[in-house]
Amino acid sequence: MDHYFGIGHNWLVNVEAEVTQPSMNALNVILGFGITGQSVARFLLERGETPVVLDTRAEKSVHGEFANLEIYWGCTNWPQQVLQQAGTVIVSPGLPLNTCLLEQARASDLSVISDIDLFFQQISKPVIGVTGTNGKSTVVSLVGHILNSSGYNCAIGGNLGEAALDLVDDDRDFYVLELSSFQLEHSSNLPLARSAILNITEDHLDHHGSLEKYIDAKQKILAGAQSWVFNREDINTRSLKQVSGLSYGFDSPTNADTWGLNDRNQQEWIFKGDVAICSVAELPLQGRHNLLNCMAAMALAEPFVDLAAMPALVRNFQELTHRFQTVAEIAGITFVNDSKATNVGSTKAALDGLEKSNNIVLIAGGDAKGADLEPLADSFGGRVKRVVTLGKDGSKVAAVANACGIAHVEAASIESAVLEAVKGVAKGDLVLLSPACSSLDMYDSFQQRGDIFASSVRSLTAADLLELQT
Ligand code: UMA
Ligand code: ADP
Repeated sequence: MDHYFGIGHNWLVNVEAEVTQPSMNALNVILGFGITGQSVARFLLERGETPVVLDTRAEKSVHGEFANLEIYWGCTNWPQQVLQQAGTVIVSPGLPLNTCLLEQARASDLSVISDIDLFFQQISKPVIGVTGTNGKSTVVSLVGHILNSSGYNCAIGGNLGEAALDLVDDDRDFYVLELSSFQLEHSSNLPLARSAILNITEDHLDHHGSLEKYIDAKQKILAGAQSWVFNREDINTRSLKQVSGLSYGFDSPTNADTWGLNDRNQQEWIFKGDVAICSVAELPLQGRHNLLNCMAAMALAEPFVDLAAMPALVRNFQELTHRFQTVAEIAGITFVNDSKATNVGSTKAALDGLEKSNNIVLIAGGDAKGADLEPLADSFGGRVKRVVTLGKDGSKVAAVANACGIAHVEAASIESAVLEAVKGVAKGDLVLLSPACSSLDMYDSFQQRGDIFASSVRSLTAADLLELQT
């Protein structure tokens, strides 16, 4: 069994010593001035410390609160005067480990920490950490929802929403952090009360260089944690050193520490051990992968919430936008926005959860981030009837469609992809935006891509669809 030391207990004592505190004498230097770097600067300024910022990219305008900061834009080598005074370096997640600035910092024996390390130095309340290739935002939001609905003051953030340091507040009972592989690779062993790796499939190979390094980064979430929740479907979600923990999966639970599915009164139910928790039909999220997410969230929240209260709390969770979200049903055709599907695993999960009815028109493509898109083929078969391709790696999606003998057409934008998708659709068809790629080659974010999809769909009328079918 895992152990929980209770709210308010200062369970950080043993691990705190591992991370160097930002120095009060030497200069604190922030690498990268995006969301993270700015949250660190805000945090230090509020405490009377004035950091210096180095950013390798071109100058950007900054908010007035940072007007007096010394910021070196386009900086690929440390300015000598900064290096001489530097003490602690706080690095943003997006900087690769082999960035020259980081190599120089290490060669000069500077202490390099992440914003997450700094966050842990400030708080004494339990932190639940979630990583994984897919499902992090859904699970973090659901755990936060369960805890807040149970009367706790729980903040959620990290790689989702607000940066970790912006969440720090003495009134909190809990924090739930989404932790990316980028954040974890720059962090020390984190003293999490509970942690989970939801799944690992190929992603971010352009940043990490190999799947092994990506897995290593994800598994760092287990190193300092007091307890773990892992996915029985995916061996990489647990470490070989891990001897205990709760698990979840699609199969039946085998003991009291396992969550899984079982039949009850001819219906599929989620069980913990032999305790029936809730019927699958009552859950608020679409898609089989969301059954895993619901089990993971309940297992993470379980030590802090009455198990009997859990189903009612989960039932009133609102789905997140851009994650397999039905945005319209027009003339019998369903339109689903899954713009957050930025890798192969998430698009496969979307397709695998749908019937083999040959009724899906898939819009996919963008920046594949170095990933092999061929594994999509298994999920296309019997489900996808046409593909509309987009963006930098649209040709890779087209190659998969070709290999499966599925018709495909290229579109230059989401607006034209929607118009292409509805050509020849029939009642009962599903138009699915699930790109398997990041949006950044064409759009500012997956949100912008999804919003344009939803507004293009909503501007279609039944008459438009009928006209286009003929
Ligand atoms: N920069 C450099 N050199 C580099 C790379 C970046 O100087 O080689 C600078 C950029 O010029 C920019 C800043 O660093 O000024 C950007 O920093 P960053 O890339 O670390 O990103 P942040 O703006 O700090 O946002 C990060 C996360 N982004 C990444 O990890 C890429 C945000 O997650 C997160 O919300 C935020 O910290 C707060 O925790 C976004 C994301 O896309 C949602 N994450 C990836 C994902 O989910 O797939 C990992
Ligand atoms: P993340 O924060 O890890 O990107 P999200 O909850 O935002 O996760 O979901 C991202 C994408 O992954 C969406 O397309 C969603 O439908 C899909 N997804 C969510 N959970 C899972 C899962 N457990 N396995 C595979 N895909 C998933």
